[in-house]
Amino acid sequence: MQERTNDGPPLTQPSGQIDHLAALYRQMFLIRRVEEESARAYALGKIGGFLHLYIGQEAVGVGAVAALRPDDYVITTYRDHGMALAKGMSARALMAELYGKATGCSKGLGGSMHLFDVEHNMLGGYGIVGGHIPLAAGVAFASKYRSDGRVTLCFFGEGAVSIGGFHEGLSLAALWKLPIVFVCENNEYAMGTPLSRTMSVEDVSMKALGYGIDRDRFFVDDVLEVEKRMAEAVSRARELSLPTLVEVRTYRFRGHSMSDPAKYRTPAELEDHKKRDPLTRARALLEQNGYGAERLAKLEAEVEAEVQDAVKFAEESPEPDPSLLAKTTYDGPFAA
Ligand SMILES: Cc1ncc(C[n+]2csc(CCOP(=O)(O)OP(=O)(O)O)c2C)c(N)n1
Repeated sequence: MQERTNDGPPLTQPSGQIDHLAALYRQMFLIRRVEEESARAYALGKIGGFLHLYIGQEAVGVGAVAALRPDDYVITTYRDHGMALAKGMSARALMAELYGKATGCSKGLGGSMHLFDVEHNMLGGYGIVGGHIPLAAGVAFASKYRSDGRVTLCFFGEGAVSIGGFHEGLSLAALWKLPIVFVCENNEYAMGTPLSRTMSVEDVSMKALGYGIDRDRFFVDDVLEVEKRMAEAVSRARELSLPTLVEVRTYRFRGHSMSDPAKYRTPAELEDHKKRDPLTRARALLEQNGYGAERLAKLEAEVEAEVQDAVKFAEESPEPDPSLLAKTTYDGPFAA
């Protein structure tokens, strides 16, 4: 395992930066609390299907989306709750979708793995590992073709890197010089399989060399560091229309999905990673820079209210009308 090379920024920040950090912390805290509540609802049988939590990885999505413009695109895997909230989806629309209710972002028909939000340019939530990477290249191709100045951010896990779609996507993005950033969230395990058992090299970002594109690689401890590093890749995409492969080293604190007891790792390993929780770090940074205990408590109380409101909204929302079944099954994708 590579030694950590970045320890994040110094614990003193200019004041404008502190308000910005507070906004990022708010987003990360919202994601964590929404997911903790969704796990609770899942255990009670109120949410069905799969549920893959992003807890532990929040700084990746929040930091990366902070480097984007609102009209830029995001496309990701089934581990998509954090990305959807960071991109601007409401907690209500997300929670209702997890509950399979008609008020959800996908009318309750997609569920956890298929969060989609046209208004915020959140292009989903995909269940097939690596399957969305060529789609992402297609989205970036459309932006280049239309000269709309938008950047596409494509997220995937390290388990996707040995899949054909990864190589097809990178190959075409490199050949056609597409405005895209490929972000590999290396959380060390693909379900229960460590990277060392599926890849001959430990450094995922090296895959960029074969396609002649730029690369970056860093540990995710600090959300501001993520934003800064991602901004460089986003600017390369926007200004020069060149793709980048960024490997962010992160860790998920929960199992692969709700049904995974995560027996492939030791409690000590997990505890060690929890000590570097980016949420704890962001909170400490805010406290040390005079953000104030009262403001922090207010921010967290607001998030708590937002989460409880989302749960209530999901609980009270109606189920999708059964008449949708025939339409969405037999009449094509736009019938609903
Ligand atoms: C093509 C394909 N093969 C297998 C699966 C089953 N599967 C779902 S998630 C997963 C692990 C993916 O791990 P990784 O890409 O590292 O992402 P992470 O879940 O860690 O975020 C597998 C094998 C699948 N969904 N699609």
